[in-house]
Parts: sequence; structure tokens; C-alpha cells
Amino acid sequence: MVTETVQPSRLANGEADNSLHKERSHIPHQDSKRRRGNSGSDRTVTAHNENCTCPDATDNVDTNTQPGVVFKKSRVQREMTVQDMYNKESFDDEDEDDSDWEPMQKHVEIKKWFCTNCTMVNLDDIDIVYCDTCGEHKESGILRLGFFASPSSQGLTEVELEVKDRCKDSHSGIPQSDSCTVIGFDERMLLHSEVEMKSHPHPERPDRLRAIAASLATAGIFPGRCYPISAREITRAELKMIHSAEQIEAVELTSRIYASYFTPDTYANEHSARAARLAAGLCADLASAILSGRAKNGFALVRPPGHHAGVRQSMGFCLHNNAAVAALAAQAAGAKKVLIVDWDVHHGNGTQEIFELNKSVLYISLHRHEGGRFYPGTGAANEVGSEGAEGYCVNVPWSRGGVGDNDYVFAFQNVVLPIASEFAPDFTIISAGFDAARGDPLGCCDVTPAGYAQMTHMLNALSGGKLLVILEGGYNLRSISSSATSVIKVLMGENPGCKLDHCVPSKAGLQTVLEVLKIQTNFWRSLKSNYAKLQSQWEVYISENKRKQIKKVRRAAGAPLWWKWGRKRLLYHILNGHFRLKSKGC
Ligand code: X5A
Ligand code: ZN
Repeated sequence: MVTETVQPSRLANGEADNSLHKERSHIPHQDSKRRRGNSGSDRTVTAHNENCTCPDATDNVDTNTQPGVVFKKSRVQREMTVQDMYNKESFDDEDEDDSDWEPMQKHVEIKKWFCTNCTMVNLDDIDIVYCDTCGEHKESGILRLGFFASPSSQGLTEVELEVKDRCKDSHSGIPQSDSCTVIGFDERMLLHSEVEMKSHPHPERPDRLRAIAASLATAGIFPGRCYPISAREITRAELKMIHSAEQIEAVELTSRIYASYFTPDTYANEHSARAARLAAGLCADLASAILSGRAKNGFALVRPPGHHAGVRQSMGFCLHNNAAVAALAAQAAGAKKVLIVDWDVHHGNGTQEIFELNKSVLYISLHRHEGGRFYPGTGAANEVGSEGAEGYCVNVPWSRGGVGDNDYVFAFQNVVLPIASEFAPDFTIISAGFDAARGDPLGCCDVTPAGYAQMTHMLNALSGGKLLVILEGGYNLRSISSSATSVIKVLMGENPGCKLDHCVPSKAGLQTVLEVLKIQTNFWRSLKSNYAKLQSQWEVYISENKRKQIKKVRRAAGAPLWWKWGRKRLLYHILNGHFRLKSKGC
């Protein structure tokens, strides 16, 4: 365990994501100058050196329980217990006048720990064994057992052991068919990590892949029911089809530098360039394996992610654009038209830029946008592609966080599937970030594993099931593990649990979908009828709502509880056609 002055830490709201590097610029050291013999007011319980930047002070720190938790500390500090220091302090202070003691200015250094599951900071108190943010146990078993590990204990309970055995027994380890779901993974991608931890762990961390891999192993899916594919580094020639020579060289160069940054939040170490080439290589080979029929479909369990990496720049935790590489590999293997659906909570500005002028690759992204205030700020509904490729870029920009299964499935039913079916792709790629998942510290949305399963199922109907799912973002280990597992189960042919048939979007979600339809009807004829229908339903909803609002205003102040339910039910009725529309006599 290490000591550190506690700073209020977040990452749990909408703005958090944009402020990541501001946050990270906080120096993890308090001003440690002691004002001895002056006021005597500065009582620290740790013995600070004037200069606390000993460069090798990070070695020999116990990181067993929290990998990567390393702070610069003086050796003196490390060898003393808090009790020792306190005793020393009171001894030193013996001849001092304590009359002007100001307890509020005490620089108390408190031990803390970072949650394995969500990276949030917690006080190191014997009574605090659960993460204050996500409830995960301090000694989480998620890296060993995946999301099957109980969040509230360190080991496996009997029930969990039973689940594990049942999963393993139900299929005997070796994949049945030679054309099955293939997983792309290589442990060398775990070596890409931030060298020096800033105020708290970087969300894009090796444990993301560890947790998903552990979940798949515990469920007997991989190894077990899915094949691996051998990893290969992408070639320079393949990268040249996507990125500028300068971009490729900039990534290459990092392998000779101990620690480097493309942007304040996009780190590299000596292993990053190879990890990025392996990620891209795995995606390319999965794409051609699926296209040639050697694999039924695939899941690229890769990092670093790729969709923010554009022609000329690495950014947003991304080095090379994996989905773009895969799209070109699919075309090289014979696919004429490739669809990329990007459900990462962030807009894939890199992928959009790469294919902006390209009619053979249709890019559809659903993301938080908030008028450009959400990272990376691009992806408004009116960004549709250019120079003859108008309509081959489709953006569904949510106006707020909190969107969930119903909003996504509603957008799939009314925008994604109609356009995708009209496009009729030969190959489909999902840029599958799981940062719109419930519990994600950056995304703050509400998509559940069932929602991801449903979306995968819907896309599976396109391009004869030739589907490649590529991991992008997603930062809550439990959320990304359960989401990825349910996506892979659908790839393996399982039915996606509950049907979200007539789903009712949030008001904001419906508004976004209407905005997108208004723009994209100019390019996709299959949207026309649906747009007209939704628009009239929306008008009925609005006018009904206005009438009720007037009634509501007349009523006494506090609206009763049933009011909220009533409104939701009205929208439900309208969207399911239970409502008599004025225009048609249905
Ligand atoms: C891949 C991904 C997020 C970047 C956020 C930067 N990137 N603040 O999710
Ligand atoms: Zn993301």
C-alpha cells in the first residue's frame, strides 16, 4: 500500500472525460514545506523532504494488490510507519508553542487505493473494503475469474464455483466446427501501459483485456468454444493505405522512448507500437478469415483502441485505426461494400475522416455529442460525408448522457438497419467500445449486456452474418466483461435474451433520431416512410403533452408520482400505434 494525499477524484460525470488531462496535471504531492519556527501551524504526519522528487523512489513499492499504483516517495517516508512519524512529529514539536495551531491546515497524508474495476480512489481504512463508486471489493477477483467473481468478496463463493463448472462442462473444450467464432488476442498487447501513473490510473489499461479474457475463460468460451487466430504485426504497406507516413513514423518512434505522449491522454511506452501493430494485424487477419469463410465471425480482443486515430494523428487513447485497417483488409479479400457501425460512446472521428470521401465504406456512429461538448466534439448529424460520398457517413449524436438500451435499439430500428439494409454490405465491422455501458466512468450511459446482445443480433442479419466485432473503449471492467461476453454469445449463435421489440426511447433519444432522419432521408430512400410516420407520432405526442402541461400548471404545485408514469405510457401507446392518428384513419 502506498501513501498519498487524497484528492477528490471523479470521472463519474459527463464532463469527466473531457477533463481527464486537466485532472492528470495535478501534482500528486502536496507542498511539503514545513514552516518551522514560524507559526508552527503546519503539522504533517509524514516526514516530507524539501525536495520530494527522488527519481528512483518508485521502486520497491508493493503493487501486489493494485498493479500500477506507484507514487514517487522519499525513502525516509517509506521506511516509517504513520505511527513512527506521528511520534517523531510530537517529539520535534515539544518546545513549540501550539497556541496558534490551525487544525484545518493540517497536511494529513492518508493512504488510499484505486478500484481495480473502475479506477476510482478510495480511502484506505480497514472498514472500507468496497469501492465507494462501484461497490467492487478492494481485493477484486475480476482479473482471475472475470465478471463471475463476486463483486463483494475476494474469492469464489460456492455458487460461483458451480457456475464455472457448469459452463465448462456444457461444452468439452474443443470447437465443434471449423468455421466458428474466432477470437483475436495476444498477450503482448498487455505491455502497452502508461509508465508513470498521474493522479490516478489511466482508464485505458491492460486490465481491460485481462478482465474480458478471464471472463471468457471462466465461461468456457475462450479457450473452449471459440478458436484463436495467430497474431501478426500489420505491415507498413497496409498502414500506408490508412495513415500518413508521418503518423506511422511517430508511432514507430515511441518504441525507442521509455515514456511518451501523442496528446496529454494518449500515452506510449516501448511496447506500444508493437501492441498497436498486433491489434491492427489481428483485425486485418480476422477480416480476411471471415470473408474467405475460414471463420464464421470474429471478436478482436485488442488494445490500444483505434477509432480516434485519423490519417495524420494518434489521439484519444488510439494509435492505429484498427477498424479502418480491417475494412481495407476485407476489401482486399473481395468485399466490395463494407459497413462500420461504431457504438463506442465517443465519436470515431478518425474512422470518419479516413472514409469521408469513400462510398464503398459506410460509417455509422452512435455517440454522445451534446452540441460538440463531449469528446472529441465531432460527429454532428449534419456531418454526412463529402465530395460525392454524401450519406455514406451517418452520425447519431445523443444530446445528453444516460441513454440506454431503448434509445440504442430504437435508433437501430429506425436509422441503422434501414440504411444498412439499403447499403447491403458484403462485410460488417462493429467498432465496439463498451463505454456506453451501465457503470462506465467516462460514458455515463446505460446500455446493458442485453442491449449489446440485441444490437449484435440485429447487425448479424446483414452481410450474411459476416461480422467482425472490434473492441474500442470501455473502462469499467465488470461492464465491459459482461457486455463483451454477451456479444460473443450472440456471435456463437445464442439467442439474445429478452426482445426489446417495441422499445420506447427517451424524449431526447427520439429527438436525436428525428434530427438524423430529417438529414439522412436526403440520401436513403428507405427512411422516407418511417420518418413521416415518426414525425406525425411525435407531433401527436407534443400536442397531447402540451394539453396536459396546461392542466398540470393549473394543478397545485407538486406533481403526483403517477404523472411521470402517465407521460411515459402515453409515448409508449403512440409509438406502438395504439393511438388514433388524425391524418390516417387507422
Ligand atoms: C477509445 C476511447 C476515449 C478518449 C477520451 C479522451 N477513447 N478524453 O474510448
Ligand atoms: Zn470511447
